Amino acid sequence: MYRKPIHRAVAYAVACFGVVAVSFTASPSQAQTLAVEQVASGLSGALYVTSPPGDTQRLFVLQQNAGQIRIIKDGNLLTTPFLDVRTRISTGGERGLLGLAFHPDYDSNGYFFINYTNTSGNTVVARYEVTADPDVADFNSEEIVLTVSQPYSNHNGGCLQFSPMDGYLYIGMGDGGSANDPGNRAQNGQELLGKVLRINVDQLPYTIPADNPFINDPAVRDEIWTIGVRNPWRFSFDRITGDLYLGDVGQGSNEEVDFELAGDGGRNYGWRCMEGTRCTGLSGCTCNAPTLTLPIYEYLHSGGRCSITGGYNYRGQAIPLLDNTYFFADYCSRNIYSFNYDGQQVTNFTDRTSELGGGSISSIASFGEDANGEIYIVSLGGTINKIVTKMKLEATDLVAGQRATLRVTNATPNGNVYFAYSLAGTGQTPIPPLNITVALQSPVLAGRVQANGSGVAILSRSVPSGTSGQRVWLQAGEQGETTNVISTVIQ
Ligand SMILES: [Ca+2]
Ligand SMILES: [Ca+2]
Repeated sequence: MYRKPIHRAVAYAVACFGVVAVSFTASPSQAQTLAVEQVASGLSGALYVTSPPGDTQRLFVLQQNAGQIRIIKDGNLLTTPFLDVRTRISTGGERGLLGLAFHPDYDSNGYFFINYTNTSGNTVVARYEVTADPDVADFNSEEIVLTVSQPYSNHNGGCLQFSPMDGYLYIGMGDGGSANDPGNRAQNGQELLGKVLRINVDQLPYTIPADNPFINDPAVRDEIWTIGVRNPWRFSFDRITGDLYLGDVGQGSNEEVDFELAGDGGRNYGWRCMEGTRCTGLSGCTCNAPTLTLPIYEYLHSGGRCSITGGYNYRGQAIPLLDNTYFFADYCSRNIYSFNYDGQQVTNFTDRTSELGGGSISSIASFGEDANGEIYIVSLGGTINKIVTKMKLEATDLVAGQRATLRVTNATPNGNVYFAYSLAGTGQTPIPPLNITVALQSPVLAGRVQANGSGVAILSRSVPSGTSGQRVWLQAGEQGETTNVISTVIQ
């Protein structure tokens, strides 16, 4: 693809696109259609997916009632489970194996943490260790971190996340269950139920971080990070900023997304006197008191919706135009949504359902993020689907002095496909004649190819010698549509 010297290639690009980034004041459509790509199926009760930090080869999938952690390695589901704790858990409804988080130093210490309901139905957070085989954990390595009694079978929370900013373990605890928090536990500072906890698990027994928000408040236990959540089923950290997004499941009316800036603990999210922005009339706190934090977004139980599944703020590499876009879903209606949040207001709220499976993904239990920051949708029905662009770019390895092949699929049949590259990284470059925004900085046109009748376009180019070690970003586009971005280093 480096057939021409760079400066001539730039001139070629400008001539062909007729544009350069700086010459634009208009802001044409950034439309980029998303799709899902199924990466695994048959994982009955799939509940969550994640990867160890920096591990771009493997996805680890939780199976709620099977009590197993399974590995998808380079796209293949391994037969042997990473871990099987079926004998230690209770199952059914909201019980089972509910959370998994790898220690930030997993690569060196081999520690990971799971959250499950034990055979008595109580919440257990436990530490495990990997064996000498990186694809198998040690069942006998269990060290219990924390046990919390559960008065009812539902609202067990179960989400575990390490903050990318402070390295502490955050634990989502539901209010204990039943309905309307009958014990008023979420507002009771002596109860760990109805809270998000934050503890230091670098060594066990765990310790309390010195700057936990209630450490000087005798009325509130020191493990507590936030108060007043009902069932913080899934929450996540923005891997860049450390900001927290939390989907708190409502009672019968309001589903909510809560948000806090990195490190901004000590909040009270209002349950049980508030369900989203609604005053429940229940005691325990004062509705709309200034000490309560309202959600940044909520929706009602219309259109068959019943329960929010909190997701992730996209920080991946493949779809730069999605940067800082938060995805979440409703468990019952199968709707998948996204929005942008700038710390002040929610914008660009979008119903993504038709793009992301068209409602075919049932019982969305979680979203997950791989080591590259790409987002997956996890269905209890047993599928793992990756969020991708509908029009897809793939590339062979780029080797200096050898030919490389770029391949686009799902282009418009017989349409013109433009292949671009950048040596400057990602950016936003509008190309008005094509009504697209290329997600590259200073893109250079490598070639134009007419797609075949199946929407496949292939470009073959020689990579110039002497470019070994150089990073290059690749993207393709057509009228009104663009592909993913590939970032790769020339070999
Ligand atoms: Ca305290
Ligand atoms: Ca709330």
